[in-house]
Amino acid sequence: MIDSTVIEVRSGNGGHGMVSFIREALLPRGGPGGGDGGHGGNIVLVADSSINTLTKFHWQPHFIARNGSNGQGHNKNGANGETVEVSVPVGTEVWVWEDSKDKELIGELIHEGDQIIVAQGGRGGWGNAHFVSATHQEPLLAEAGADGEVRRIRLNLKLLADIGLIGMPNAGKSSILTAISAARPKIADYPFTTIEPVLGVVNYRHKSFVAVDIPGLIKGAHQGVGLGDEFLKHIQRTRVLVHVVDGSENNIVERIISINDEISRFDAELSKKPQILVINKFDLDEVSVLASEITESVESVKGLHSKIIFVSAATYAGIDELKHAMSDYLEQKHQEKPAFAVLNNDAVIIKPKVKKPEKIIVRNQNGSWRIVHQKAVRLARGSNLETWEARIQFQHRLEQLKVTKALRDAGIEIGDTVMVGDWEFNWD
Ligand SMILES: Nc1nc2c(ncn2[C@@H]2O[C@H](COP(=O)(O)OP(=O)(O)OP(=O)(O)O)[C@@H](O)[C@H]2O)c(=O)[nH]1
Ligand SMILES: [Mg+2]
Repeated sequence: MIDSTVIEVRSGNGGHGMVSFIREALLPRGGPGGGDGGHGGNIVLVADSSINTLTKFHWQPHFIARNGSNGQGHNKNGANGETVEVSVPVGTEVWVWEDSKDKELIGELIHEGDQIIVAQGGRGGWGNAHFVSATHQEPLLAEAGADGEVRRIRLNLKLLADIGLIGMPNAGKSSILTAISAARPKIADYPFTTIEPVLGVVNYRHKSFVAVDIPGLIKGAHQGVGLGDEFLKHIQRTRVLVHVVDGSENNIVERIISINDEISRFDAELSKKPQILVINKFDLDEVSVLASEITESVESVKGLHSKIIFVSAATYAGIDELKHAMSDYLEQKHQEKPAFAVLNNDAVIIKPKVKKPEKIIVRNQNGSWRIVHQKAVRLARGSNLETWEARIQFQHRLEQLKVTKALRDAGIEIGDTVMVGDWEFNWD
């Protein structure tokens, strides 16, 4: 079973650099002191083993990081926007989602603590202190911050079950999975209705986890009778077992022993997993009337860490208590684990690929020229180019950035209009 969802991520814009001068008593302009803008916040996905499904993203599909602040006078740089960390289950694949389909695999979060930067914050713009040169001691230029990114990405998770439902045929395992999740396995009053494992996502309060319903186990299952060994493999990776018993049967104790015997012969580790012993069909009189006798008789055969819960998959009696117990047991299991985030040295950080340099520097739009070069545009957006001094400095930068050459090579003529950001010039 696959869990999948599309989310939208938006990283922060970079703050603008500032034009400012430090004024001292004897110097009218005591040197440039415009601080740099802060970088915009990134959006980072982080693999977290305490999350098992993508359910939470159905309620919160948007993530936005803050912008960097603008630079200030006296060489004060703007603050960076904080990185927004989004926890996702270990095993999540991350795709770029465009035009309602997968465009490209960004990566997969395999280990606890792995990270993928899915939207990179825009760089902060430089303040005027960066633009001092031999010819321009009083730089009037500053850069605007770069824009952040907006992306839609698809998260894709192959579900691994946290909870394994085991029991004899007809005990009501599939009925219980139906009661606790949105899964709809086949249910019928004959044995071996379920012929292959079925997964369901269980939502309980703010948690969600995955349960697997396997076909009924019979004597010899551990050796492959009724394909039992195939199905037992599916519960080896679960953390908690829910052992379902039909409460209306008259040899409940033998049935419990027989199932526990099969699982321990298959793999001794399975007997060490915490078990919730579920006595099903509580709606039937023969179960509800005899509840205390049943409890007494199974007390001695229930596993070491077992809890006994009466439920009815028909009336949903006890179902909430069962979900609560599942969530509780999983929580305990999780706490037993070492803090991987600290211990794991294998964690990988996937960064976005470096974008190719732009090919087009100049573009002819009905007789006028537009500069699309990123650096030049940011410089124009961040500076006040109304004064001739600032324009001279800007033109000087255009030369350094090889924009002027590109214009000449493309055949620009004196008197032509050149546009960059919101500014317009005549070529002279
Ligand atoms: N009265 C009553 N009947 C139930 C309850 N739960 C399940 N049943 C019935 O018991 C029968 C078996 O239910 P399933 O959920 O298919 O049992 P299963 O354990 O998945 O069976 P297999 O897949 O064959 O191993 C069906 O006829 C269900 O309607 C219950 O709480 N009360
Ligand atoms: Mg079934």
